[in-house]
Amino acid sequence: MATLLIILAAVLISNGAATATVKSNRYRTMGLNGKAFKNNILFESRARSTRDCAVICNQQECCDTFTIDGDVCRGHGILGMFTSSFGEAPGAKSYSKNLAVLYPAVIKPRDCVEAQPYMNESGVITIYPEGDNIGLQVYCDHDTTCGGWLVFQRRQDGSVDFYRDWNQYQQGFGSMNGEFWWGLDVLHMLTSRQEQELRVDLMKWDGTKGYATYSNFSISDSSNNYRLNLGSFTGGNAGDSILHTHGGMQFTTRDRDNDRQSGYNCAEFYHGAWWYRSCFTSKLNGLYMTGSSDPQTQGIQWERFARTSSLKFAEMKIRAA
Ligand SMILES: [Ca+2]
Repeated sequence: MATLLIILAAVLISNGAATATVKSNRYRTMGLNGKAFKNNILFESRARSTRDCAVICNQQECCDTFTIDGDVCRGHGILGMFTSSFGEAPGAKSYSKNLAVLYPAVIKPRDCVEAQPYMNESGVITIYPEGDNIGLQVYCDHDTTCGGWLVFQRRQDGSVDFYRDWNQYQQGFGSMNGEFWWGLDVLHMLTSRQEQELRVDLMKWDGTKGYATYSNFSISDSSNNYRLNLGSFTGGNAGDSILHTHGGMQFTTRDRDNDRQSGYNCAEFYHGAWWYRSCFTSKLNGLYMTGSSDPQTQGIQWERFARTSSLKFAEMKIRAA
């Protein structure tokens, strides 16, 4: 078996150029032979050998582990690895890229990436960002690009009022299974302990979906009025509507004017708390409006994606880089 794994690693490493997006090409036996995923199967196909199965897994963006059972090859992420989804499967052999995930140093997950093995699907779970006993409720999105995303804002039906004051944006509001704002204090805390990627998911009223991703997302502390820090725009068909206008800006609410627009408060004028400059090219905390409502500047906006139309759906999420 050792020889096989060495050959496997060598073959996959030599194939590295074709799989540049994959962090590691090394698969190791999980030491859990006789067990396999019952759910959360990314793909199932025939494979002539363990190596063939590894090659197939390596070509899939979100495949971290695979199971070979006879000539049946199944690929998986890490979702559900420590739940009942991972159970008895006599004859199966499992391999994984990520031993750190398989044998975690902490049992209490610090973020949604570490929470993945403990969950079977997207939903609410308690994380322990400081590694202590103080748990925080979060919504983890495991359906978007390999999962592990911590959702900190969602708009979908107008059921929650987002035109709120400074204190409420600091502390958070709404329902994590519906519409909510997680809170600036927890967002600062989580983004200051580890480098985070930002992803924004959007949908227009005609059903068109868009997204945008950014590197190095963090929120400064309250003494800096929760300044928005962003690295660069890393992709997405929605285009960038936040980096150049809102990067480096402080947070403004209807009762706390930290924007660069003299004479009035952008949050009050346009009905939504945001990292305003003078004033915006995006604004996802605006009023929930059905499409091209009038006046259009009051809505949920991302100009590169939908110009001045208000969006039907918006979600903001982070994942450790
Ligand atoms: Ca102002």
